[in-house]
Amino acid sequence: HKVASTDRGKDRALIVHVQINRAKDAEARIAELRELCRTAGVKVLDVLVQRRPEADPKFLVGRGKLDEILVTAMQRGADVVIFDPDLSPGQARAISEATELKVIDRTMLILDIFAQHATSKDGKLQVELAQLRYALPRLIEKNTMMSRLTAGPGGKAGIGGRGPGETKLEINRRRARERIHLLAKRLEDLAGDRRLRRQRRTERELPILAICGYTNAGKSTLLNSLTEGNAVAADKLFATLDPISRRLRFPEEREVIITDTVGFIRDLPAELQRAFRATLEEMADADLLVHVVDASDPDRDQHIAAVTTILSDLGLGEKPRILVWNKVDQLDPAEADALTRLDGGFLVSALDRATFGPLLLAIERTLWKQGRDTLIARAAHAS
Ligand SMILES: Nc1nc2c(ncn2[C@@H]2O[C@H](COP(=O)(O)OP(=O)(O)OP(=O)(O)O)[C@@H](O)[C@H]2O)c(=O)[nH]1
Ligand SMILES: [Mg+2]
Repeated sequence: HKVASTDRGKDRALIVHVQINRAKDAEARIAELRELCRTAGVKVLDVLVQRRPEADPKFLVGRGKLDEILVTAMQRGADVVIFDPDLSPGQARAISEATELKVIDRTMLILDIFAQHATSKDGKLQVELAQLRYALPRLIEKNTMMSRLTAGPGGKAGIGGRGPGETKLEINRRRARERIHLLAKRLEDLAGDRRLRRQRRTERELPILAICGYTNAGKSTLLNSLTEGNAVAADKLFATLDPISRRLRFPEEREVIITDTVGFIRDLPAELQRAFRATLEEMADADLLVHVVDASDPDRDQHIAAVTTILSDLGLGEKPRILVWNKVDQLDPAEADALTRLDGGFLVSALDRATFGPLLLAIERTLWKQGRDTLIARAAHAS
């Protein structure tokens, strides 16, 4: 009885992963998608893997395969089918027209998690805007009031239809366009406020350090332990959406501002990157980036590659950066040793302050070498 009642109201999903041209990261992507579903509160009934030399332009998979998938979904009692990789707007519309089931993709799933986790006013507006922008071209015509793309059975907002907070995502086309306009304007105003705040902070001339890394790497935990603050840390993907800043004091009255940022994930689409705007501004302002890696994750190399790619896409590739191998408590000492020997960086357990010594020293050295240059540059700029 208990199981049935906790599962009721929970979305039941069939995952469809399309492996293009024998891509080697299929297993890791599927594991990650399962993890995203768990975080979003979606029950995964089954995972179907399709191998294709290239994506079908119309349906992502072939027409015959699509029918098979939809029949399987009905038989298994799924109420949503989640596609990975993402569907183009045309594919999303074509598939939605072929079925009564709700059809979403990986990006919509991630946006749904963002919607559940956003807490600041700014973060909520950003997420709602990203959701609307993503959903709008994917809405199908035949259901003008409330598209099945986002509304669940009976019009209830399930996965893909949740707005930030408890609100349901509005997806009437005309209203969506108006709302997008309004949100964009409000966000502009808030960005202005943030600019002022950051400017005041810059005037104080404290160096800024931003913690970045793959989602769930332990960034918030590290920030907490470093500063004994209380950033939300949880075994969830994208637990942190809003930038949080704290002070960290070193000896000799040296002080830095240290900020936590939203986690990265591979294949982050432009729509999602925009939702990170506040976080990205923090990183652009930083004097030093601390890249935190979950060293105990078997997929860590791909996580590092994804973070490196995103950072250079954002024009942050040249910023001074320190690599931190986190969760060493979960690692075999020999393996931990090999990691730093090959790639450098610092081994820590964010749960254990006793492991922070060498990292703190490196931060202090980099910042106060770097910090002085920056101060000189700022002074020169001001005069
Ligand atoms: N064993 C172990 N667990 C850790 C360590 N650091 C963090 N964790 C756990 O890893 C999980 C994720 O930690 P967070 O600090 O929320 O990770 P994050 O990088 O901020 O994640 P997002 O904000 O979701 O991107 C939590 O369950 C932490 O308790 C560590 O050094 N060792
Ligand atoms: Mg976090």
